[in-house]
Amino acid sequence: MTIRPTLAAASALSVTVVAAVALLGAAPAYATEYSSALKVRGVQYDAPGRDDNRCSGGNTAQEYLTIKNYSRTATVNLKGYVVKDATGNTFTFTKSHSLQPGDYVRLRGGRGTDSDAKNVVYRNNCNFLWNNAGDTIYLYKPAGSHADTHKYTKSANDRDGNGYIGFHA
Ligand SMILES: [Ca+2]
Ligand SMILES: [Ca+2]
Repeated sequence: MTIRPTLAAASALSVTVVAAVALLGAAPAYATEYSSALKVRGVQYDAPGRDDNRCSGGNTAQEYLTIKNYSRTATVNLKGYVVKDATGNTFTFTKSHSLQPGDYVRLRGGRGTDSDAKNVVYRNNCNFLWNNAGDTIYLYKPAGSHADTHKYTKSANDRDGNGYIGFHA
């Protein structure tokens, strides 16, 4: 009488272990996955050319973060979302900007005209935000919980050396 429950328990345990191992194997080591429609698709952390943070004639706008709505059904308003780097520099999306399913926005440095149609928001800050050697990108929901986090280094994550790293397809 005791054999059946023991086998059933062992079988259930092995299924659980296999599932856990499969999940661990699928996740990239640097990624932390949160339940969020908005994720960081990628970062052009090193603007092409020599870094020049002058507001006029500089290239800060060529440094950008792409945030994409990965939900198949939900439209998400960027208003209230917050982006932070490793040292605590912060940008808050203060205006309404709808991201339909599959839609994205590029958060660029420098000054410019925000445009929903052109998928762009400017930080209105001509200093570079994402360190070229390495940094951590934090995306927070309006209520303050984590949406997405990615730590990168130039040497480990940008194998083709073009200054861009993709995190989510
Ligand atoms: Ca940079
Ligand atoms: Ca690259």
